[in-house]
Amino acid sequence: MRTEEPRPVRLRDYRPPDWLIETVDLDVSLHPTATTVRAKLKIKPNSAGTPAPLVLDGEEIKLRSLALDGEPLPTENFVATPDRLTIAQVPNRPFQLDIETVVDPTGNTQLMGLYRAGAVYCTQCEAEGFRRITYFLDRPDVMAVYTTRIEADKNEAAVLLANGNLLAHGDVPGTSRHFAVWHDPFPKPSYLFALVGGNLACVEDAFTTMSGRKVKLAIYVEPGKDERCRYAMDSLERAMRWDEIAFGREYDLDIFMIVAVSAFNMGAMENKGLNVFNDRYVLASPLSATDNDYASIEAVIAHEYFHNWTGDRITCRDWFQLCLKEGLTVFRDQEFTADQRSRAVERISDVRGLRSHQFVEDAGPLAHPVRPELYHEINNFYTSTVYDKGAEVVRMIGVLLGPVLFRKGMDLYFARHDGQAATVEQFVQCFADVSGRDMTQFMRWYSQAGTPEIKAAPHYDSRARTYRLDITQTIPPTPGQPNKEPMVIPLALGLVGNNGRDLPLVLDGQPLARGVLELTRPSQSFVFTGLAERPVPSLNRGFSAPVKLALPIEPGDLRFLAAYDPDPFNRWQAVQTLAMTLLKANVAALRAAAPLREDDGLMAALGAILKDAKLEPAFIALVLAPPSEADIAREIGRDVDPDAVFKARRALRAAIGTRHAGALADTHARMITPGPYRPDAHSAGRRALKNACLDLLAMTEASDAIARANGQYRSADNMTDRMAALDTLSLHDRRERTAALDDFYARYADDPLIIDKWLALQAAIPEPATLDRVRALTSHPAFSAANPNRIRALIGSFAQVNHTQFNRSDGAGYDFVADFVLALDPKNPQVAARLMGAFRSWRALEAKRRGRAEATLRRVAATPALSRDVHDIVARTLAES
Ligand code: 0A1
Ligand code: ZN
Repeated sequence: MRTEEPRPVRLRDYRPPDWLIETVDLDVSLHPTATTVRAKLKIKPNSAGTPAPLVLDGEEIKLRSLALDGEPLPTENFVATPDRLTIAQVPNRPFQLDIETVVDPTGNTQLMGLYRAGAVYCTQCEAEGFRRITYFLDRPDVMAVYTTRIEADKNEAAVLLANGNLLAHGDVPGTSRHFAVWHDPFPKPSYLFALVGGNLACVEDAFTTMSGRKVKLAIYVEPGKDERCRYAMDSLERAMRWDEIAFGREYDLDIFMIVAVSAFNMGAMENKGLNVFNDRYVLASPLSATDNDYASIEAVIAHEYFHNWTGDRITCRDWFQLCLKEGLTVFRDQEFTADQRSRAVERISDVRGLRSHQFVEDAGPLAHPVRPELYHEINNFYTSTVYDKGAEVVRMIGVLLGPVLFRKGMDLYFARHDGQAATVEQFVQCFADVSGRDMTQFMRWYSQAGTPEIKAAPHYDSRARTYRLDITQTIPPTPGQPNKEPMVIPLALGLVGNNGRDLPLVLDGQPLARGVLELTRPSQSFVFTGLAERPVPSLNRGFSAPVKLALPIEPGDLRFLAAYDPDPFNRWQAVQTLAMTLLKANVAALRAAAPLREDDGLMAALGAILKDAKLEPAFIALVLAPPSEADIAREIGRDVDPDAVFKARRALRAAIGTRHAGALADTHARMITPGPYRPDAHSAGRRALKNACLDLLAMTEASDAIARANGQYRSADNMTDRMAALDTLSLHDRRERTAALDDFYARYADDPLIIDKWLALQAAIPEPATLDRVRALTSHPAFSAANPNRIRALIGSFAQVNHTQFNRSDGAGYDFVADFVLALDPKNPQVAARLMGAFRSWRALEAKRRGRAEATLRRVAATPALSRDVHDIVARTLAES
């Protein structure tokens, strides 16, 4: 654990490295507790000038020997601590450093550097894990060519993998050991290094690239799980082809490998040619995985593969530029999914996620710019803001430039910066260069935190036939940023006529290019001409900008848009807006002990969409889902009572179930998917709608609906339907629930990834007994605090999904999570810090809960020897902004 004083790192302090490392020859001799690492580094000065001392990063490593240009270095000539190697005097010319270190993979509970996932040896080096393997200039702008020799006992690790292409392999004569040598010709930063050793099964395939090169594809998994990688392999091949077509990007090595491991801090990692995955994003079979699992596998496989160009070939100059690879790669994986599945459904799902996570983050104490300017612990910046808002910013460049210039800008970026460690400025400059646009003001999307708020006031003049929109933008203050400058906001819009069709958009006598208004000032007016009828405004179509929009719009107009808007996103949005208005009113009513309202217009809109056979089932399922609890709480903004939010939402769902019982039951029956299970988007959409109907029906507490769920649970021939039925049953405190939960455990006790669903579902039950249940489950044999997936399933689900129980008014939910975090922190600070993020909205709570949350946060903050990770989150969460 790191206990030194906080060390803020600042973007403005960036300096190029004094030394560069051209080649790295690693010889890693695997041993469970004492793995020897011999590193031969070819080092050279970065520029001619005064010689600088050589300071290499390290963490928890032991030095065995050190030699410079082949000569052992006298001990008085260097200082080696577990976290630094300093050589005051090195020659001011190229030289070779030979470093021998020892590390303990079994004792590595942080899962950073070289560790063991079960029996498998693997590495995780992003962001700063390579320094836990050997002393190094562990920063992304030091790019080297790696050759890796791995040696291990044949019984312990029959498979030995590293980045690049295989050069040689064989036995070590006279021993039970063997070796493999891998060479990666592409210079890369240390965070993309990887090696794996273990007894793994391999599923192979081949891919021919667009220029006709044959690439071997290999997915390594625990023996016996081979069949469960088929979908991952299929997704990989589709992603490789798509990147060729959509971005002209071809794979570059002779082999592409994926290894699934059971213990991993995050989702997956894009190490060059050797992606390491959390096994939950690789393994799937109809009986073990839901449609959502299949969709996540497809997206994560694609995401990591796309990093080969956006991340690996072009990497980041420093960690402040993280969004350069992550925002761009999320944008790319979202586009891939949109093309593979349904563009409208993908956009709505992405925006739902953005609002529930990124908007919430942006509205609280952990708000930060897409490109932060200061950090204490970089691991805490793998956030929804960097990833998801980062993707929105790239998407906006596309909206502003249009598809042709956007692609030209991307092509220029790849051509100009291939092989480099680049910055956000360099990325955006490519779009400025191809379009001739000045992107200076646009750069504020990277530097200003907070979700912009747009207010639009419409004025129709029937005599002049004009329609004027007066639009203002404001950006709320965020930590360290009290005042904001106006942004460039691309606002796609339509003006919908009485017949449900778009009217022509004529501004200043010109048709509006691509239907996009560009906001650049605090307030602006736009006058559309030639409008013989009052149009209904459809603003921010496709969610062209990640903003909050306030528009005084009649409920009648919203119902009209829900029925007719040619833009499917805004059709969905119209229903969301109606629902949000009702939900906020009912939350207030509940707190005032006043009667709840209903909204006939909303109900009618839902009924019409439910019956519309022309709509995709997956789209209808999304329309039937009201805004999330997190999103409602964020809209309310202050003095939030999570119980009232939950009750209002549940009441709305029950009202939908009652009002549309007939149509829901009919749809539930109609949306069957005959034949064997298939994970394709269409079949998945039908199941999503079927199960949304089931859940709404059960909300009424009607016994036949519960029986229907119970029947589906028992007879399901796939995990999607079984899990959906269990999810529904879990919300009703009846004996069917207990029986189904017991049955589920009995069926799947041997399969940790399935048992994660069982843990997560129980932790999410919105009832007071849940806390005791979760506490008891921490001692269940299926739970292990050493495995991040188990922790996320049980504790993460409780803290991040179960809003009423985590936010219990007695504060017991806060204390439970805090105690768990404190116990976990010395072992795995990264995962502990992530859990602590659940407190991020504490200031918006009503007074009693706010007081309890603050007391818990202060208790955590006062605990001695906190990791830098947890300390950073707690300090920022408590800070007055
Ligand atoms: N670059 C990966 C995310 C990732 C980040 C840090 C990690 O360390 C434990 C692991 C993975 C991605 O975007 O997929
Ligand atoms: Zn990524």
